[in-house]
Parts: sequence; C-alpha cells; structure tokens
Amino acid sequence: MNGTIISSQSLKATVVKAVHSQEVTDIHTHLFSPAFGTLLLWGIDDLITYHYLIAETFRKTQISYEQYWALTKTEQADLIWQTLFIENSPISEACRGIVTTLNELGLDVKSRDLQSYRDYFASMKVEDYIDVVFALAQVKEVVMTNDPFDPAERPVWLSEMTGDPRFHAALRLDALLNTYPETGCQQLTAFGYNVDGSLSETALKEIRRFIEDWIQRMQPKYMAVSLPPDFQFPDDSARGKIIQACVLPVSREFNIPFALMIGVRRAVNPRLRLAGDGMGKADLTSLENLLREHPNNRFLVTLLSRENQHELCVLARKFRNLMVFGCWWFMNNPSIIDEITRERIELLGLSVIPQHSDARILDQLVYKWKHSRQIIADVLADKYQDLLDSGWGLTEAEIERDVAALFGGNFHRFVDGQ
Ligand code: FIX
Ligand code: ZN
Repeated sequence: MNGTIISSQSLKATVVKAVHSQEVTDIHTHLFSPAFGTLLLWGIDDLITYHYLIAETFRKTQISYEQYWALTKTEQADLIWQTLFIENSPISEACRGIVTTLNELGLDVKSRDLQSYRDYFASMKVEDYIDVVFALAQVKEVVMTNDPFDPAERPVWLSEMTGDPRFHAALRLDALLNTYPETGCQQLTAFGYNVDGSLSETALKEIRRFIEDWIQRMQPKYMAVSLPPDFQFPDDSARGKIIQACVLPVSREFNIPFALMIGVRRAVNPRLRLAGDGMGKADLTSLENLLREHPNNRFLVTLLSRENQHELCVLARKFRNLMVFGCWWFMNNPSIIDEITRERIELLGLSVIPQHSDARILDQLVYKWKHSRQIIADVLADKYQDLLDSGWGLTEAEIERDVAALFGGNFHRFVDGQ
C-alpha cells in the first residue's frame, strides 16, 4: 500500500478535513448567474422570505394569506423575523440555516439586529458576493434550473448573454411535460413551432426541434422534470408520448441525461403560493420500466418521499443507467439526510451523488453545504471505522479520492463521461 495507514484515533479528523475541504459541484439549484439580473436572489430579505420560512410563519401568526402577500418584501421579512426568530427560537432547519449563514459571514447573530444585517448586504456588490459565498461554502460550480418557457428567463438566453462559467444550465421541461394540453401547446405555437393538441407526427417532430434548439442554446448538463407521485410510464397521456417520442431520443442523440424528480403534488394549498406544494409516495414501477426499456439513456433521479428511498437504492443496484442524487426539499433535513445517506452508502457504496443544495437564494449555499457536510462526514467516518474494525487499512489519499467522487466526480463521470 502507498501512504500511511490511518489509525482509529485520527480517522474522524481525517474524514472531517477531507469532507470540509473538498470543493463541491452543486448539481441542482435555483440560482442564476449575474447575467440574469434580478432572477439571482441574494441577501437578508430574500433569505428570510424563503418559501420554507413562509410556510412556518403561517403556523405561528394569525395574519391572513391576503394580508401577508400584500406586504412589501421588507415587511414580509420583518414579520417572519419577528415571528420565527424573536418570539420563538429559530430551531427548524430552515431557520437554523439563516443563523448559520449569518454567523459564517462574520455577522453578530447574538445581536439579532436585523437592520445591521441589512446594512451589511447593502454594502455588497453581487459579483463580489458570489465569490464570498462560493469560497465560504467551498462550492466550485452550480447547476441552475432553466425554464425555456419562463418569460423572465427567455430573453436572457435569446440575447446570448455571456454567463459566469461557474453556473451551468439544466433544461427544465416541466411546462412541456406537465401542462402541454393546458398551456404548453399554445406557448410552443406562439414560439413558432408547428404543434397541435393531438400530438401528430409533425407536432412530435417540432417538439424535438424545440428541445434541440434549447440544448444548443443552453448547453445544459442535463434535461429535467419534476413529476407527481402518480407519474406513469409508459402512458398514453401527452406527457408519456412526449417523453417517449421526444425527450428520450434527443437525450440519447445529444448524450444528455434526463433528470426525474418524482413525488411533488403542486399547489396542495394554492394560497401559500410557492410554499404550497406537497408530496406523496410514488409507485416506482414506472421508473423501473424506463430504466429497463431504455438502457442507452441515463437518468438522474431524486425522490420526495422518505418511503421511496430504499426502493430507489435497490433500483440503482439493478440499473447502472440510474444515478441517485440529493436529498430533495422535504428530505433535506438532518435526521433524514443522515438516514438516507447511510442507506445509500450501505447499498450502493460510493456510486451516488449524496447531496445537492436546491438553493434558491445564493447565500443558502453556505448553510446547506455546511450542514450537509457535517452529516456526510459523520456517516463516512462510521463506515470507514467499520472497515478498520474489520482489519482494512486506509490512507488519507484514499479518503480524499472517495470524497472527491461523492462531491463532483460521480456527477461529471455520469454527465460528461469524464
Ligand atoms: O421543483 C423543484 O425543483 C423544487 O426543488 C422547487 O420547486 C421547490 O420549490 C424547492 O425550492 C425545493 O427545495
Ligand atoms: Zn429544485
């Protein structure tokens, strides 16, 4: 063996060092490069008005939905701060995240002085602040969520903006796959594609042309869609037909994986707006069909239901064209990250992407990665300790190699074939 074998005494410190110093590729976020202007959210008021905290605030105040949405963003942030941080201790994961972020930025969290935090962010230029956040979070690059149907985003793509190379694109196809009959068909017609409601051969060809045009424009790392728990495949619906006849062949032809995010039930409480989505347990037979029938397609998959996570690991053991990623949304809480990460490593070893941030606000990279790194380090330390107890020898370089695979190498190999 090359290198010094690590002792049980120094194992934990070695793992913690490797996990905390490894730069990460964040494979799913809702962040934007500065070229997208106000679509890139950052700073204290955006942090506080994150939809996770909005949902929690309504549980602790009597304000009506209408009154809340009539407030300015600053007023909303004042209310959330007062409710969740002053009148209650901020111990939920989303609240704790803000405390961690401010603390890591060097602000005095004991002061609880919201105005002083606002003053700090007011003195920052976003371009400089991106560097501050990426360095603190040890994030090398992020993948955005890019919707070609979004009227705010489209013009930036069409103007061929020059992006910050640390921000990669992901071509999000929700509007095409989830609401084609209601709105997608009409929108594609308005964009100049010759489509129809019955999905004729011509329409399917035109949808392929639309996807190809956007692949050429965005150069995405992958295509993606979020799906309800009752997602079926194969299926005679517009979604099923478009996946079969358009997304899968284009995905193969351009060698771009398809990411499925399964389990979301949109607008369970519409009055909560973005905070009003729910979840459900999915039947993974559809995913199994996709994986078996399309061995030359690659799929990145994350699921919203805790109850589905074990089945997903078993599927990944059967199908190498499946890459399991991240602890999505309601899964992104310490107790569940710990559980899922252990389960994945026990069933799949180092062949997974354990986490993504889903950050919607730039600053969240700081806490989402700090909190996740702590848990991933704990899990890895336990698993390596089990190996040492069985007589195996490990070097620091081997641990660094493993961590590098988990935090970026596996993604790049799967997506770019590196
Ligand atoms: O569909 C998605 O990509 C979800 O992650 C979001 O829609 C969701 O609102 C979110 O922010 C979850 O973290
Ligand atoms: Zn997301």
